[in-house]
Amino acid sequence: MIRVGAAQLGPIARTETRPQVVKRLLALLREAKSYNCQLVAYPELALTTFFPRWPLEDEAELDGFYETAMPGPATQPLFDEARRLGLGFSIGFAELVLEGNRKRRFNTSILVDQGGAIVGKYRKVHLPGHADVLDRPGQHLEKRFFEVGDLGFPVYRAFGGILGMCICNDRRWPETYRVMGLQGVEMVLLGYNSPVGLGDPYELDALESFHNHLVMQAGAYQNATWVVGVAKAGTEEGFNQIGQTCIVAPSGEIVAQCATLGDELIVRDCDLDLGAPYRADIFNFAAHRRPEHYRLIVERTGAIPPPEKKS
Ligand code: CDT
Repeated sequence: MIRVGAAQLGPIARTETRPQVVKRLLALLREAKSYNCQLVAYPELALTTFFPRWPLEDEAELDGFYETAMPGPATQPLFDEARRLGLGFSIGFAELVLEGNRKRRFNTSILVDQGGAIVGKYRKVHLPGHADVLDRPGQHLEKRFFEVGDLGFPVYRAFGGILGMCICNDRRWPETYRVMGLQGVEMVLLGYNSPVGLGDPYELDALESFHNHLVMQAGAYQNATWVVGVAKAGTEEGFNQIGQTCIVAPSGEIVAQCATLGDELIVRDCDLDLGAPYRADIFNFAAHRRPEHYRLIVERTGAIPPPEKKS
């Protein structure tokens, strides 16, 4: 049993400093402690505004959105307080790795145990959006500002269970959950920044909230795992981001959900054994999966329809 707090964040302004953001994270952490949580999950890019919405040209300004060390001077208080309270946490941030003269940039999430040690790291694999600046106000330049993650989808024995992480757009891809499911994952922690109004047809934007839950509920059920989906929500620098932070049980049911678009904590006792009946029967992978018929999944990226029959 893990008592989890999903710590949704409201908008973070471009000018908000790390210490200001960490203060908000600490308030949620302490609230989680008051409910005797063991683990707190924060969103994707939880230390800054969602900067890939701007075509940032100034490298120094861009670098300012990334962490070169974790913990660094600004995030050390979060690690210290979490350890003092005996709370673990997961958190998303932009990671800058210096390899000689080469700068590598990742959209990263870490898992920190109750003793303050980093026990897991994940780098976002499914980067949405585009690398080139589009002729419209709402950019989504993750492909410009991040490399594809190079760590796969690892899972970790922590908090008495098997935990994995993924980030935002990853949640829309069944492969994300399945690769972790094949490692026996019992809880997936995922943060997201999901904008609406960037230029998609209104019909798609109107369904964004439905799709958000659809993919997490399906991923949870089909892999008999808990999914903790945590939003950075609200109107951030004039751009709207959905909320709907939720905790999904291995049944696929949402068992807790945020009601606001601001900083808000939801808490749930998550019995990791709830997935066991599914794993033993309908989703007994060893008994029922047929990987010999799934080869296209790893051999092909885009869809290639069969040739049309000549009449
Ligand atoms: N952060 C992130 O991955 N957001 C995407 C929206 C991309 S819109 C081009 C998401 O899947 O929610």
